[in-house]
This record gives sequence, C-alpha cells and structure tokens, in this order.
Amino acid sequence: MKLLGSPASAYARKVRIVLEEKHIACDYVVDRPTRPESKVKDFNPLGQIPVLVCLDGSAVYDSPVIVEYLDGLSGPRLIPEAFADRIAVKRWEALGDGIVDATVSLLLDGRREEDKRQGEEFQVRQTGKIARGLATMERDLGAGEFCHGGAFTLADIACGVALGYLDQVRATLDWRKDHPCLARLAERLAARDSFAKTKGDPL
Ligand SMILES: N[C@@H](CCC(=O)N[C@@H](CS)C(=O)NCC(=O)O)C(=O)O
Repeated sequence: MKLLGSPASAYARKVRIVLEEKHIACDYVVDRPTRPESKVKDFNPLGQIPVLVCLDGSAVYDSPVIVEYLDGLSGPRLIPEAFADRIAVKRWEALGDGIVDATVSLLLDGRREEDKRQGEEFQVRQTGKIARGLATMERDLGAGEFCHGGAFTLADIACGVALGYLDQVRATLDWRKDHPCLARLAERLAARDSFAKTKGDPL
C-alpha cells in the first residue's frame, strides 16, 4: 500500500498517525496536488490528498474513509464498534477536521493578493468555527485523560492533529491560554511516537 500526502496536510497526518498506531506497513509518498507533476488525480478524481492506494491498485479517499478502512484491517481498534461510541468518536473527528478546514481556508485566503481576499465577514466566519470548535473540545474533554471513553481512539488523534495544525500555521493564536485541558492533552499526545514522528514544521 502507499499513501499520497504532504507534510503540510493535517488530513494526511491524521492518516499517518493511524498507520503508526496500528503498525500497518505503508509507503509514504510526498505528492503535492497543486504541482503539475502530481499523480494525485490519477487516483482521486477530486485531486486531493490524502489518498491511499491499495495493493490491488484501488484507491481510498478521503481521510475519514481511509482511517475507517485502515481501522478495519488489523491492530487495536481506534474507532469503537459499539454504535453510540462510534458516532461519538466520529463526531470528534468531524470537529477536528472542521477546525482544520477553517484554518486551511484562512491560510489560503491570506496567501491571496490583498485586493483578492474574501474580506472581514469571511474571516469572522472561519475564526468563529475555530473558536467554537476549540471551546467544544475543551468542554467535552474536561479533566478526562482521553477525548472519548477510557482509551486512546481516533477522537484523540483528530483533536491532536487539529491542535498541532493550529501550532503549525497559526502560531500567534494562543489557544492554550483559554483551553488548559486541551493544552494538557496536546502535551500527552506529543509524547507518543506516532505524533512525534509525524510532526510538521511550521509553515
Ligand atoms: N476532506 C478531505 C480534505 C482533503 C484536502 O482538502 N486536501 C487538501 C490538502 S490539505 C488538498 O488536497 N487540496 C488540493 C485541492 O483541493 O485541490 C479529507 O479529509 O481528506
């Protein structure tokens, strides 16, 4: 199997952490879909990373589907089987991914020439998603060790990836100040091999 991704993609990092946690062997191929030489659209018609290319040549995307596929292959379950727990963990994933989506939107907008940017209303909408997402994660984690239940799951991965992405691309946002439970979670996650090995450089 091979995973197409890039160090700048938080969605690809989420998948890489799952691969590490489950000890699944997979080649990691850096492919930036915006480059002309990219092969991504040969595997994913949407032209987006991450894409997982299976041994039979079939492709799996997007990141929530890849993660679910990998979780079913082998190793300790990161998505619980019981229905209510499963939905709860996937809701955490949606929250983490949503914070990443809003952060990517702001990043891309900020890279446009000033007169082509989307304006204040857009900024307020995206920063609101990040702020409310963080507040919800802080409230729901509380004093617990893990985001959901009494064990490490995809919920912790998705939440940790979103926090790591904020550090990577919005270093000036001091999210730790008002979210002490998330700050402690991020510290615990940083000590895991899977997080340490996949940590991206600041963009
Ligand atoms: N919902 C998708 C989002 C994937 C995504 O937005 N990937 C970005 C890189 S971080 C991408 O490939 N962008 C290129 C494009 O959209 O053309 C997932 O979770 O995999």
